[in-house]
Amino acid sequence: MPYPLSARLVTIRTTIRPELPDRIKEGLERVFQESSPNQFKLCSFENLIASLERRFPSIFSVPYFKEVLSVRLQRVATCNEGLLCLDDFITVMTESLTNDTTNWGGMKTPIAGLIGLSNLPDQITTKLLKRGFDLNVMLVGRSGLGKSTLVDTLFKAKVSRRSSQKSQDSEALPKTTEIHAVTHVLEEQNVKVRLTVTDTPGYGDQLNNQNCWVPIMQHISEQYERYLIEERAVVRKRFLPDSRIHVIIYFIEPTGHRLSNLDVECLRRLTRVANVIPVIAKSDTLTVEERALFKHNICEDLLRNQIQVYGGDEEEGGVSCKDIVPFCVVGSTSQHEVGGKLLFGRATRWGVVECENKAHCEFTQLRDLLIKTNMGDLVEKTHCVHYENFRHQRLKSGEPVLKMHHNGNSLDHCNESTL
Ligand SMILES: Nc1nc2c(ncn2[C@@H]2O[C@H](COP(=O)(O)OP(=O)(O)OP(=O)(O)O)[C@@H](O)[C@H]2O)c(=O)[nH]1
Ligand SMILES: [Mg+2]
Repeated sequence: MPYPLSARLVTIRTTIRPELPDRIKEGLERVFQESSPNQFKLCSFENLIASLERRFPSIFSVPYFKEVLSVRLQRVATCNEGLLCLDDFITVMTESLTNDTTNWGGMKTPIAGLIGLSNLPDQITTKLLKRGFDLNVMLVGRSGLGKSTLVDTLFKAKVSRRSSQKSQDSEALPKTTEIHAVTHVLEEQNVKVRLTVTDTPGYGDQLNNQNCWVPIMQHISEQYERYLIEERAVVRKRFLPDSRIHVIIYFIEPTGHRLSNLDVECLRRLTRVANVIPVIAKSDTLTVEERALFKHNICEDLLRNQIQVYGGDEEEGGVSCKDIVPFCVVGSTSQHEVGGKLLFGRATRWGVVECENKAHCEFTQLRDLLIKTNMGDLVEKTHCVHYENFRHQRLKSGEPVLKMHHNGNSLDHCNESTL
């Protein structure tokens, strides 16, 4: 059957109009089938409006949407004695749903000229630049895996707990013995970041490692609790102080085997309360093949144990890191001359392992994720997912959530022989 208008609309749809998600298209196809007496072929616009209203009542809650849609469908239908084919229907719906409505559900009102809306992002940027950004990082993992070293390398500053102490002259980092948060203000080209590094003592040193994650979980919950108290205060500060942990960098020992029971138990708990990015520590000790196999085994273990580490999200404005975790990292606070340049790296007798060289390790990708691409997403996920869960449980139960974390986990099978 000749459909000149339909052909034109279809061309528009496939060339410039955005596509509707498949799930919505399928729904619309079902609506068409329902309203078409001869199934799949032709259908009157009145029937279509009636079925749409039945199936998708929410879209008709938008003011005037029904009138606009009826006029459009009718206009296309007049070319064929008041009937529409499926293609025309989908085209009109695509135009109407993607063009005239916003993701807030409201109709877009055309404006005759510029009124300055496009400057809004500049206003926000100026405000944010004045206020600065907050990033709270926590380091967790067995003792001696290079946690304090890596965080100093990441931010090219002495940000780990002990190295920030002025009396500390020596380059070597002492063992971290207690959970301690240090805040630094880092500035690069007028952009300020209030970075809080929470270094934790390496666990797994003791003969009995049972419950070694408890102080860490407790610290995370305490920060949520603090925020909740501030949020619910009668007199609130203009900007609520945010000490909630936005990201945990979890260090895995470079054994080349699989995740240890202790890692599984820790990761299982930590991923429920915060964004966790696992890294393979001291990757310079593994060959290229060992790294690939170890990564593969770790991903399998995470999947088998249903542990969901932070994966990034393109739709949320970040980048996805699902294909790269766990990051193979190398940390060093000392610089060495390579090709006339001073670079962070670890000097060996056979050469320098460069931290920031993508051919040597994935340190740069980790730093880009944390700072360049996903800092906003990490902060937002902490607020909208992890803190929201905490808040919900806390307000629902009325009892301190700290208690719930401890009681909720059965640790009976974890003793010194299994961990
Ligand atoms: N080979 C290698 N050694 C590293 C790396 N990062 C750190 N080290 C060394 O590992 C040792 C321990 O480093 P730290 O940063 O103190 O380790 P930590 O995890 O903070 O240790 P605790 O505070 O005891 O939990 C130091 O001698 C570092 O020089 C790395 O990427 N590769
Ligand atoms: Mg340390």
